[in-house]
Amino acid sequence: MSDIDIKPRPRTRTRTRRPKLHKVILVNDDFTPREFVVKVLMGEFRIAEAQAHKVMITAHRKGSCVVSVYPQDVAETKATRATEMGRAQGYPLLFTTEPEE
Ligand code: TYC
Repeated sequence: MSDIDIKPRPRTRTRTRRPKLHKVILVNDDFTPREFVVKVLMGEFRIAEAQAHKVMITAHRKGSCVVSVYPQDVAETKATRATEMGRAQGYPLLFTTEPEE
């Protein structure tokens, strides 16, 4: 037997909780042109045109549509930037965020 006494240390499991992802939601309005919404989606959220068009049409028909999910800070920054792109052109375009269940 070796004279070094190696005791196995009881491992206390510490749970690593993944922070909740947050949804970015596109909200419909009656004024922002459809093509402009598609451009903002493509530019800020790196969505291809066909998908951007689907998201825009879904928000247009249903009132809102989830664009994508991100860590909270990223979701909030993108929602703010995208909302400001509309505001800069005088449109009431709105992106909101909410935590995923
Ligand atoms: N409803 C707008 C129109 O008819 C288009 C639009 C779609 C605006 C989705 C906002 O989130 C939106 N011009």
